[in-house]
Amino acid sequence: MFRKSQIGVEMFTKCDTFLTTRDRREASRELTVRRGKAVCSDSVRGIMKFHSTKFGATRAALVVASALGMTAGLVMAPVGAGASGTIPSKGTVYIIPKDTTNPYEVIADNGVISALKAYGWTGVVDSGTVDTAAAQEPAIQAAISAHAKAIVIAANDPSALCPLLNKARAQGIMIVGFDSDNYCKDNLFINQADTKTIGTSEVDLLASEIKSTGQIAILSAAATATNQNAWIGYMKTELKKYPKMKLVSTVYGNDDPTTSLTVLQGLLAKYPNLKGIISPTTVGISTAAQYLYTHSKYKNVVLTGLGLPSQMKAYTGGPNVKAFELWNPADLGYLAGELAIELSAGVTHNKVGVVVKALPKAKKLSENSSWTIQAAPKGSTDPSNFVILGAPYVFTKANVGKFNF
Ligand code: RAM
Repeated sequence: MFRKSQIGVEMFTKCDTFLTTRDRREASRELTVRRGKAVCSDSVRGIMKFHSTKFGATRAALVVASALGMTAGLVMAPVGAGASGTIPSKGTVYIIPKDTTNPYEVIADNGVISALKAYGWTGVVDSGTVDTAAAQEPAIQAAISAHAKAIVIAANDPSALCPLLNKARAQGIMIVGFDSDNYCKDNLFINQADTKTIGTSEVDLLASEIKSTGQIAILSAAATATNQNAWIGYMKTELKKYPKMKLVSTVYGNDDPTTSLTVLQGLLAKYPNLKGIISPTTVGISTAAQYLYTHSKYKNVVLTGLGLPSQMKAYTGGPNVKAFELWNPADLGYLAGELAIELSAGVTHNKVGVVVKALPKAKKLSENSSWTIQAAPKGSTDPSNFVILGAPYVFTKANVGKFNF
């Protein structure tokens, strides 16, 4: 039963008859209630959207639009596939990359900003210079203080940021994960490509280059990075198909070129018979490519993974690098920016099965033009709903020069 003391029942005075019990429960979780104000009045700092059966729609949905002092009253907007709601003429979105120095993250952040700009919105890039959750916390705090409409974040740790991200969410800030997911409340993850495909295809690429035989190692990013760890999980499963390929070590360069080089050198010293390295990070693979290429004693060590074509061009087709993979990080950011707008404007909702369409003013992305929100796969440790940007792309000597990122 809906109890007065729980959520400030007076908020619902005018709209009560249209609300389902579930909506009231959602409200108790999501609204910062200002007692004494009716929910349908202009003074409420949130927008209620509902589709009651009384109005011929299916269910009620409640969306806290923003804590920015929006004075809109009740907004009636269709919910669901491709629905067009009203997008405010301005809004601020905090973009929190893993760190502010990684060139990959910079490209992705600029992608977010360019989507926001198309709508007159502002993107604030804020993070630390090292890939730790602690270094990202001040940026989340800043987003809360600034009453941002959304946070677009590449998490350095899946769970450590949840107390703060959940706090932001409770204040009406939409949480959009991109690049590296977080496991926090209501997060929608914009996945660059299917997680399993990324992991398994890197192993298959390496296997095809080393005749499925020999010692291999992984040069990863931060040990807590959600994305790398998820890919590595699938790599390990895929390796079971190749009994003669032995994973001897996984080392972590923290997406820092100096640390990546140090751990790479340690790896090469410890395993003189190493046949192959998979580096599922643009920082790791570019560091390794440069080092192996310039040290001919390592000419037989094969390298693959995820790289920026601009950074890998000089080494692709050389003794170590035949092929590697990636997607367009600018497009990833752009899609995350669009979703940040759509979710915070209530144009779309983070519900499984909803088909998200590109906004009218949006540029065409190289991959898809609509994305279905999917539920976390059964058994996955990551609980977030997600959309997938597209398929990973394989770069070789023949095509690596054609890309501008
Ligand atoms: C690095 C980062 C990023 C990852 C890319 C492939 O730049 O670790 O999170 O997605 O590599």
